[in-house]
Amino acid sequence: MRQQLENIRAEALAAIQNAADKADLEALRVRYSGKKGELTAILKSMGKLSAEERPVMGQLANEVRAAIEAAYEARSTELETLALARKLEAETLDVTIPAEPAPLGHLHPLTLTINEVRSIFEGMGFETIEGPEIEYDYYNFEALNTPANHPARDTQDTFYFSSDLLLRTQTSSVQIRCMEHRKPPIRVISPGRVYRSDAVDATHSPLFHQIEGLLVDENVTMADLKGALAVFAKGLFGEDTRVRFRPHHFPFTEPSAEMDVSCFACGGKGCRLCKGEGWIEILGCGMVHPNVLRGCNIDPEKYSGFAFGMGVERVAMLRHKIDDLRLVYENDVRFLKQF
Ligand code: 2NM
Repeated sequence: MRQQLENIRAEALAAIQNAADKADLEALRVRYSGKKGELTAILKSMGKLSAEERPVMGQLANEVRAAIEAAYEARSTELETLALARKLEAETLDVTIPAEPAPLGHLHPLTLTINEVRSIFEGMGFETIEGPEIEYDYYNFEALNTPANHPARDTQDTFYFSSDLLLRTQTSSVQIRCMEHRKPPIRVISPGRVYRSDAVDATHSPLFHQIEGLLVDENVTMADLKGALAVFAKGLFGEDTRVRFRPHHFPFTEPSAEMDVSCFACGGKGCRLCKGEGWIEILGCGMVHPNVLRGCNIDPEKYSGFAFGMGVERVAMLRHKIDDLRLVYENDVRFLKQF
């Protein structure tokens, strides 16, 4: 029996030391010290021993059991340490690896167009100003020489909050506000959102953007208007661009005109972009009406000024050959990525 116990001890200790993982270890525990284990079997047969042998073997058996338990505990701790070390090794995080760059977008084509126009006029000393999109009837129409029942109000139907509060139809209101609280010389441009009661189609939207400009000083003439707008056209469409002015009518300017630029696609020969005309309409302009100046407490006998206004979407669509206005507002990244 002594030999049997010694064999079990040697065999069990070696096996436990070699256990590869927790499952192995558990199997060994069952095999040696489990209820049906080898050691238990020997302890059960203790009764067959003589009275002298029994305490001796009993003590040895307890020693063997204790040794096996201890080896089991030791290997168990060892395996846990080993598993943790492997896990840490596998999950090592190299904090020095450069991070994945976050995908950076870019400015919207309308914003890019506004910025280009801005920078050209800022080069001529114009300052960019903004004003409210919710506007009084007074600033949107009345002060612009467009009193109630004026026919121009029909073409600029908008959204009303009340009889005198509306969504602005033009950014001219910003310039009225500017003339009210500044003294000439004034050189400003005002880009921003404007609204009209229009149904959506390829060329119309109830919300669009305008850039208007205003210059007021002594001795300002139509020649200044033409010179400044020619510089602008060359800056935006290229040095070879020519301009022409056609008589027009706006309530807030007199005289008024529309400005065309020579087609930047064909140089003026006539093509699809300019519909065979050789010219493309870009903006409306004119000399600020004396009534408008007077309404802002600027003496029209002393001062004169020119003003202009253009649609940002129209300019952006022409330059980038965009054929449907709706694309500009849908913000489909596949579209936006092209600019
Ligand atoms: C246009 C065309 C012509 C314009 C007039 C003014 C103001 F405030 F001075 F009277 N601002 N903008 C103007 C003139 C706008 O847009 C087609």
